[in-house]
Amino acid sequence: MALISPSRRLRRTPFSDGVEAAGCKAYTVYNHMLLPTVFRSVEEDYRHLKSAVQVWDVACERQVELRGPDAGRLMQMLTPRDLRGMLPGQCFYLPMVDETGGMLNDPVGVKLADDRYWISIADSDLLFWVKGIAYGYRLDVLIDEPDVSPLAVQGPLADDLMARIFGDQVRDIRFFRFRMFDFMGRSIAVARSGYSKQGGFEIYVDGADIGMPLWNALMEAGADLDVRAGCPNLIERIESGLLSYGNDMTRDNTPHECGLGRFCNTQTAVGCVGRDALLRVIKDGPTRQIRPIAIEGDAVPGCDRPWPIMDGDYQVGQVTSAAWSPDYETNVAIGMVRMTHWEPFTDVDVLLPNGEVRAAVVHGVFWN
Ligand code: THG
Repeated sequence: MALISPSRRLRRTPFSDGVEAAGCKAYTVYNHMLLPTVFRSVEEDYRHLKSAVQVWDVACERQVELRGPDAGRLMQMLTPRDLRGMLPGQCFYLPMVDETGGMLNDPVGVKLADDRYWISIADSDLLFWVKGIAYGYRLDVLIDEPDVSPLAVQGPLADDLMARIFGDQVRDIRFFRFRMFDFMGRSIAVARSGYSKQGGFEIYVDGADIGMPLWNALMEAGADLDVRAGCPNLIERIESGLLSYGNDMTRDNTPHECGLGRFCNTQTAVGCVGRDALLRVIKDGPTRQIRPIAIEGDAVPGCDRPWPIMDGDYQVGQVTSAAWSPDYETNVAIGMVRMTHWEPFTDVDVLLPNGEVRAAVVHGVFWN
């Protein structure tokens, strides 16, 4: 593929200088911003992520900030997850849906105070929807995108590296909780979360000016831990069953089709604009759902369009993410599968660009 032309529309991040110096080999575009995808190779990055610690420029996980007396009411309008029990200091993974129950985004919600939230968005322009709802309902809330850029520290040695910068108290942060820590006189939120299952943190860097100082501090403090620049890793995230909005799901899918029913409390999420539509969906249940799939044969190419899942001449689903897994010694994949074929161990074929290969819906093989 040709190179990508830099421009103002394709935003750099506060960490881009560090990412370039570290030898980033490829980017994708996410929320109109650069997101690194490869440093050494996807496989070498994967091995290192699972054995050491990496610093990830995930500034493209932009924050939609809600501030004001109606912030809580607006948050509940956006999601079928019941937010009444959410306390300041908590992060919630939140399916967000439109009035038909279609997925608009799957962000992490961060509750800073009763009247202040961040929605840490996946790749869709959620800000416009949130502003439209607030305007349409005349809500007393300010909505904007603050100068906040997440920096993730992921891998088995993440606790040790973070303790060297923020002190041993970071070790006590519980999963999907955050606490405020001081860096260069600035108070910043540090959460135990991140887009991998290797453990780690996300630092919500408040102010682009402290981006490179923090990046450099982490790299210097972790030299003996073999800390490296890294990025969300395709192989690891498929093995871990972490979904990618725009790839594995779109506005065409309900949270239940995405397997996100466990993050919905539609009965009690009063105020959610998609509530009536989802209550109807729940009655019968979904007729297709996201499943882990193992694809036989050699390493598959990149999945840049859905690959049909076939039973003979009939299409019964599609693969939307796939990669060769060195640890499982097979191709691991995520796909949307019709209910007639979604039981574990169902044999199917997948139509790759270079021909048809055997595959199976799996369970307990690579998603825990
Ligand atoms: N962190 C932050 N913002 C983000 C992401 C992130 N925005 C974009 C994207 N990632 C949003 N998507 C996800 C998908 C999965 C998870 C988080 C964000 C995730 N899921 C765990 C799981 O499914 O097992 C845990 C969910 C839970 O138990 O609550 O972590 O990564 N800031």
